[in-house]
Amino acid sequence: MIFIDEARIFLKAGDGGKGCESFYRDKYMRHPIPDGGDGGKGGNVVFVASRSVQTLLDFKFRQHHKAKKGGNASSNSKKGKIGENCILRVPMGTIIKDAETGLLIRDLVEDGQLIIVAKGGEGGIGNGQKKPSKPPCKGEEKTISLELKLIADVGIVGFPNAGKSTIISNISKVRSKIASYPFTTKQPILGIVENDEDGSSFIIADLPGIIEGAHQGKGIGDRFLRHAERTRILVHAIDMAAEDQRDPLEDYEKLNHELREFSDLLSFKKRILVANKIDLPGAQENLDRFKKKFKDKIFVISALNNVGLDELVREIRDSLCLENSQEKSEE
Ligand SMILES: Nc1nc2c(ncn2[C@@H]2O[C@H](COP(=O)(O)OP(=O)(O)OP(=O)(O)O)[C@@H](O)[C@H]2O)c(=O)[nH]1
Ligand SMILES: [Mg+2]
Repeated sequence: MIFIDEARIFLKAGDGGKGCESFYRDKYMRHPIPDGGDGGKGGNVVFVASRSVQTLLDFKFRQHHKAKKGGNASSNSKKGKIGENCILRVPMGTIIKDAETGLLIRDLVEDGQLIIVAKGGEGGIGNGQKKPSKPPCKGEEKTISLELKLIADVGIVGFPNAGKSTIISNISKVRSKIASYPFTTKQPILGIVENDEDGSSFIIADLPGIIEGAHQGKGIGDRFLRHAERTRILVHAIDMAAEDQRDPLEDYEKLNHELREFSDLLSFKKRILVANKIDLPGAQENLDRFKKKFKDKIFVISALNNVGLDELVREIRDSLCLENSQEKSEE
């Protein structure tokens, strides 16, 4: 399934129903009594965040969404029916913006959180009221954009083929496609890493590879850097064996540059550095060179052979705990 993380849709809330002009009379009455009812209110277009929805795919195929009109009123002070709401379910983490102005309408984060985005029109007022009669109001019309940023605790970033999918597949239950060609991963994949000892867990996102120029839209990774903004920490994977004939030291600098250029949010995020493919020839020499040049702490692993992954998971857990306590103390 293709992962859709953006959609532009058109909303039309229901128009109000017409008020009624009518008079009650019987043979004894000199003056008939006005008894027209009021029109029903039009339905709203409502968005609800739901845990059971994963993508914005449905909105790619259906772009027009309408709520029902309010019913027309009738005589004998009968009100028109209230128009049915149109309820649209979106994944948790969907950002709703007005597509014309670009203004943020709401960021739906929690399961069950809801918001009325287009309001139904008020029904017309009939002549049965003391108030003057009024025509019904139109329901609001809006063009909005939806944007989904995945909510994961950890994001794995790195050049294509660095072994990101191999890492996630070996530390969580998710199976992300692994292959020796670049851009195997085309959409973010989420995996849950559980801790059997205390029942805690964290969510990790496998992201498509990032290449030089990603912040300017090169490759496919840039779209997904946005997802990385929402994670609390990043795991930066480097192919230390240089299987694709790039220099791992340069890879490290280039990726840092891409993250920095993309946003401050990304470049200041806590990062865990990982040297992968240490089992392959040449990897150790590259690692020695790397350590001489950069003083950053680096986890040495072979994702393929499951070497060093337990230590990596422990480090991720500790870092998340630390981030948690820092966030709490800032509140
Ligand atoms: N020898 C060795 N090969 C590895 C290791 N980790 C991954 N590979 C291989 O490297 C290739 C790329 O691995 P992936 O996990 O698909 O890499 P990726 O970073 O997800 O790649 P993209 O999704 O294309 O960005 C595959 O052929 C893996 O089998 C490792 O530790 N040692
Ligand atoms: Mg991959």
